[in-house]
Amino acid sequence: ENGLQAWLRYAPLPAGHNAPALPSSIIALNSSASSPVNTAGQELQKGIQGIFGKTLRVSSTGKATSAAAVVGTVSQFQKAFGNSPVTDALSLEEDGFWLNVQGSTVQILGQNERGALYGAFEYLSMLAQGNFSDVQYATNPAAPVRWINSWDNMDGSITRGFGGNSIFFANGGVLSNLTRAAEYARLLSSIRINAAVVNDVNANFTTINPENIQGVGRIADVFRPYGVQLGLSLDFASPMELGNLSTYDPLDDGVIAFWDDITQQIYDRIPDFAGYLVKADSEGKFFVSPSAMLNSTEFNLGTPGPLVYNRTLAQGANLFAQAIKPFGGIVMYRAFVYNQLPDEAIWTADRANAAVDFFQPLDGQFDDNVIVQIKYGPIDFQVREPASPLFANLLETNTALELQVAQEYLGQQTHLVYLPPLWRTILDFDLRVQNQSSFVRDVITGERFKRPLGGSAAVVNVGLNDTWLGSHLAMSNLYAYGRLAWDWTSDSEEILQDWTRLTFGLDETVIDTITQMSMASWPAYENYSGNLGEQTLNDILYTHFGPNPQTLDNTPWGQWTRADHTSIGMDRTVSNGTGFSGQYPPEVAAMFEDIETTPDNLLLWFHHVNYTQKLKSGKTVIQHFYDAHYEGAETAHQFVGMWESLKGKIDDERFEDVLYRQVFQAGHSIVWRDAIVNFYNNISGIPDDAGRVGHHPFRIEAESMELDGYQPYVVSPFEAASGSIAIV
Ligand code: BDP
Repeated sequence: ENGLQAWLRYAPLPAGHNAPALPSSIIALNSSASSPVNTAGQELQKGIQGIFGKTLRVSSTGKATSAAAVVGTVSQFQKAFGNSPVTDALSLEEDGFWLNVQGSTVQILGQNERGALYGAFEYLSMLAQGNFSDVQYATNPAAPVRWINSWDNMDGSITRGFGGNSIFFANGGVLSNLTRAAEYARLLSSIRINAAVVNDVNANFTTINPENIQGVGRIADVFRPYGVQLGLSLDFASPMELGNLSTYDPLDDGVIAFWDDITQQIYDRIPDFAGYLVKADSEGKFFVSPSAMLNSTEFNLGTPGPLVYNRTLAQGANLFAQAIKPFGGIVMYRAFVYNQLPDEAIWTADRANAAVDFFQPLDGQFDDNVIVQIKYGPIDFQVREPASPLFANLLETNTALELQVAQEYLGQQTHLVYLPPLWRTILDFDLRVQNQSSFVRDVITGERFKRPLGGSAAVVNVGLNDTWLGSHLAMSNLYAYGRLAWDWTSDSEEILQDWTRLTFGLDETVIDTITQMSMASWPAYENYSGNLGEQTLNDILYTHFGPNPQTLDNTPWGQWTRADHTSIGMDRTVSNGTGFSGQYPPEVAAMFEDIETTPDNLLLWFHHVNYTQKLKSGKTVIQHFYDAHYEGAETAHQFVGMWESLKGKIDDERFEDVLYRQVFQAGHSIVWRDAIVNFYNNISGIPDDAGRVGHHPFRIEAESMELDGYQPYVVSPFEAASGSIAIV
């Protein structure tokens, strides 16, 4: 068991699970190779073979007798059998399906072929979990856009990828062997993801040169049988870089013609192309000349965009929207802009304000096939952030939520962090727009503001590693993302348990233990990494991995905690601070404006307070830091013993692999704990009530050992090693 099959293992059921009445044949109502209905037939055959050892014949015609599993679209069903299915099946929405299991008679009908395939996966998921109940229901997606983003580069590397090199690209082109891409599409389709953007948001113009359009066309070909559409990220400056134009101004006729032509070329090769993803005017200084933007080697100068030509972000988005509209495609336009102010203000401007500052005035100006894709919080995938206020500021614009399955700031898959409980804090947040209930989950589906389009995208970044993400346990986050994107009200723990049964089998101890570990994991990570809303105290400059709290206040990127000798926290109030709290609708703004009504877990996000400030728990801020870091690391240590208790209940290969990671996490949680408590102890001069900081009775320092080939090394910043000394 190397993890490659993820949750689609179709493992035989353990003894004691008597096989139910199974269909004796499969009728898949389309047999053409690229058809998802054909895939559904193959998948049903494979699943039933794996789980029950029974090989069923698949045909595309036949009588819908009892004891058959019929899979197809509603209209294929009507055509084949001349009779109409029940009304529930007739009123399905796009991608929805109807599942009717009555013992050995199974009917799986999709509104479209993709829906039929989803239904087949659903039936197999029930069987694989030993659930043999008769069921009869229709289900529809919460929103039409259920995408993933891959930050894969043309050279085969993956930005913030932790599971090996790209399954799509190498050496500037598309891989000749796309087996893994097809297997990935199978996983995505089983969790009802309907499109995947395959290249990094910091796009390279070469992705859309003629040769690579043919290449990505081959990726689309292997995605198609799974109902997964392909999308591409674009480099805004391509008209200059690829088209040899002297400008990439979105209003220039030559530029418009360039994008029309590229779009035509893409649709010629990929008729079911999903759409574009655009990151423009982001992560860098704006207002520099186009050529400076292109020729600069300066770190992070930024991604080119319409602001370079004094055009608005809406004008930038609509350029692509108009090119793609005739083909029915959409544009996902990212709201990840910051550094919005000229140089002199970059040490004082609050990055959290940028998205609303830019996008709110443009509300109503985006074309109908544009969706503004918004990261869940206003900074960048931190361990705790308030919901982005942009969700409350775009009432006449389609929006989508951007999540990150890749744990960029959250341990990069070497730490177990089950993310849905974090995502829930955003989805279930009520923004109270116009003093009415306005949950983020209802904004992004389009329901709250009656928008025609909406949904979500998650940055996943799987790689060639057999485990996909680099860690077996991290796959629960991908699985859960798909489940939530279909139904944002689903329960995090139930999703996790389904995933565990499918991934590791039906043993109750295994399910309980993985549930306990996973549900405790995000709170533990928050405890040892960054508390009370002060963000993940990562090394923010380069790695985004281990602790380096000093970097937060030493960059011009606006991710500050404003820690000094007496106080900490970023004052984002209207009365005294950056005004960020005023970007929320009145009821929410009032809550965050006042320390008394700001929840403790976001206190330092919104307020600058003394270390001795009392929390609602009665503890001081500084004592909370100390206690939380020790508690968090202790929880991470318990994971090791909990996992070890599963020895023999899980195959050795995956058992050892996960154990290795849990031991690493336990060790690294101490590195985190000590770096952060030392930092705050040093800067505040306030001792820990429990006397733990700097006290390590059982520790043997590496530099005190006999060193063979190693030298002691004084590290900077001091808190990164005990006694400031590491060995190298
Ligand atoms: C940041 C990543 C950077 C991405 C950026 C983005 O560190 O590599 O390009 O997000 O979302 O978190 O565009």
